[in-house]
Amino acid sequence: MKITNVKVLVTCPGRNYVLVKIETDEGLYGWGDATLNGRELAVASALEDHIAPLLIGRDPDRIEDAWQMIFRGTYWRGGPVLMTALAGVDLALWDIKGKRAGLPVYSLLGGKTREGALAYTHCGGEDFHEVEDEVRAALARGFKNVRVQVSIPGNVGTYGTAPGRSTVMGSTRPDMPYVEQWEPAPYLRTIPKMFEHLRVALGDEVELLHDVHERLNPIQASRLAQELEPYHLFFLEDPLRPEHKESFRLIRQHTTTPIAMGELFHSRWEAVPLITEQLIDFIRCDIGHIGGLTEARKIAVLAETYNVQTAWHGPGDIAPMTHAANVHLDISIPNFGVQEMVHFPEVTQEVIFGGPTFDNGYMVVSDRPGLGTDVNEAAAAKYPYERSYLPMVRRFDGSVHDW
Ligand code: KDG
Ligand code: MG
Repeated sequence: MKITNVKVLVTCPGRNYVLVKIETDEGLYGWGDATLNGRELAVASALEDHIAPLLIGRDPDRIEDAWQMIFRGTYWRGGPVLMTALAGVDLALWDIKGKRAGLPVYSLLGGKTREGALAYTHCGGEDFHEVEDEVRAALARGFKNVRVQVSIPGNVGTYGTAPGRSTVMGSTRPDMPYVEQWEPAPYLRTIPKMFEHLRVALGDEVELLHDVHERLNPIQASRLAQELEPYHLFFLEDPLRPEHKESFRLIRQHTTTPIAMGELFHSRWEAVPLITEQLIDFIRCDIGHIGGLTEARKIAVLAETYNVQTAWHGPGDIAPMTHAANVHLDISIPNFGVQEMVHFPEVTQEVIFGGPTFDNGYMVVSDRPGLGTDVNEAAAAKYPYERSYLPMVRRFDGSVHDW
């Protein structure tokens, strides 16, 4: 079998996605996802102009060799754009391999270790009562694990709560970044109070998570993790930027709150020190930005060795192929922890279908050969790319902060 074509489809069914179709001379094809929010066209160009020509005529069965060729065979390697492009190719090749074998990808990865992947959903609100209501609704839908985020008084637009449009800073144009306002002091005062409210209102059984979104410095993160200890979080996510791995030692010295980290990693070697020093409890790389399943399963093995569990990133701005890859890996490894999930809107499912489904607290994939996902190309053509950006953050004094 030979690869005859690599097609890159940029489509906006609700939001932008970059999809990769690898076609073969035997009629089999595979779909991958190469979406990098806010930099979609950079990845599409990397694929079309630089990577696709290398793949034509190659045997799609040789995934590891293709991976090594794209990553290691080029002098300039790595970074979010190239690793997202590589993930798109990698997922499409695993999809073809599964279809060729007549087996779902989880079977190729060693077979099921569990029936479904424990899932968590997002709950956010303007105040503690709104968050509480959201959590109650999620529990009623079958969730056992929920991520909780609340608006910070005095700040404009808080990550994880209903999006607004800043009128005090930045532009209100929808094709330009929305600018949030954020200050660490009110955030640090508010979050422990939210957890206190939720534990009193909801009891101890529900598993609560929180995403710091890499906004704190080491001593702030250590203080927050320590103050959250009485509320027994399932995990505290991404407390620091990925540049500051040594600072995780400070957090560890101060708290037993479990720590999850890694959605911004685009290299296995970023994860290595956190895993081997056991500075985190959950590794949550994005399979779509770390180079695909081929790389994620190696990271999972490394994590297993050091008693670290997985919690692969599963937001709405990666396509259902990556969500499918998440669950195929989740249900075939021994050290799976939890899976972030989203419900894709109908307009997205009209274009990309066959992704994982939610069943009473767990994500499941079908037994269809490959990843199980497919694309309606005619429907995709109805939704052309629309320029958009992730939001930005500025402090009250106007200076740029990490979003
Ligand atoms: O592109 C950025 C988003 O995927 C990210 O902000 C979502 O932090 C996120 C999460 O935990 O889902
Ligand atoms: Mg996150």
